[in-house]
Amino acid sequence: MSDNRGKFTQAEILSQPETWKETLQYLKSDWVGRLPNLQDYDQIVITGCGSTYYLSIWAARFLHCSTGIPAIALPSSELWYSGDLWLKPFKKILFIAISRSGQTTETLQALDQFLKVQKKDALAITCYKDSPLAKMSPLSVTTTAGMEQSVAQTRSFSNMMWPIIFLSEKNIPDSLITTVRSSAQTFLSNYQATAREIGNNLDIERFFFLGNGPLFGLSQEVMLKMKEMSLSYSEAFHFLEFRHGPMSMVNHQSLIIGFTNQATYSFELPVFNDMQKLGGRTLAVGKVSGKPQSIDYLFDIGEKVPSTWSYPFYLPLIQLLAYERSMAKGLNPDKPENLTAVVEL
Ligand code: F1P
Repeated sequence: MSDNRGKFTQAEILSQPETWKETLQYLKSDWVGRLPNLQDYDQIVITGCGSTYYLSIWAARFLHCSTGIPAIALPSSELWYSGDLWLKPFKKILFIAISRSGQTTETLQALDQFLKVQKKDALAITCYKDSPLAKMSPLSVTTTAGMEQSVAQTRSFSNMMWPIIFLSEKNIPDSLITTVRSSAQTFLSNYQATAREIGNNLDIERFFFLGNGPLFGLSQEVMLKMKEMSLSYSEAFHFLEFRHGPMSMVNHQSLIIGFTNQATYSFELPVFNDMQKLGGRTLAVGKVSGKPQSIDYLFDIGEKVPSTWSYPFYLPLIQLLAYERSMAKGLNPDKPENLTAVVEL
């Protein structure tokens, strides 16, 4: 009998370079000069659920770092039942609601709460342009190239990141679109076999994902992917925080996956080294050149993509690793245990 397990997930993960080009072209053709100017606001409040809450955590830190405007991420549920605590009328807030489906009850309710306070300063990011969220929001960016069949978010997530980067950068040169697509194809083909090898190594029992600054939100997202797709022990921490207790769980069956970059590498390399001494294996992802002894595996994003535009690159190979592990365990990553694509209450 043919094994149809995971066929959507694998195709959707591997399609990301092409879909990224489509989304960047959509933003360039439809949205230049139309998105809110972040400098007009006192605060940015970003919200979502599950994966899109983690996307919000990445987005809040990214926008705060890149624009200096205070930004906070909240689960949609908190804005639903206590929005008055967060949405103060005296602050000029830009509200960003993120939802792959555009149907999640908590996120619809959160936007509704906001629109009662401030009628127009809301932006929705979703993959489905006919969704209730897209229709409800004054502005809706619809990254339809991210639409997917699989329950676990993969290309939907990375495609919904581009509008956030675009909000900060405001312009997308044609050369950048070409570079993003070609660099992503090269990155995936360079390391796909290694991701498969690690995913098929069932001696690994514990996964720890580490990231600083905006990369922490992405560490949380891949932590969730590993859980959803492969039902594995999986945790996420701020990079150096890992030493302050959680590293007690590192053993010879552990893999520590660190999202790093040139700016923080000198602080983070010693963490890899310490975890190797505890028996853990280490995998570094980022724009880092050279693989020192303390890194067992390196996924080097390379130098061609500017740092600001490199954040989506951190995801596909780890999504692929989770997919391979799920398949090796006889599971179906297209249909994770206990989950549905949308939670409607
Ligand atoms: C939110 C979400 C996903 C999760 C699962 C159930 O969906 O919680 O993050 O992985 O698919 O739904 P959405 O609001 O982003 O459509």
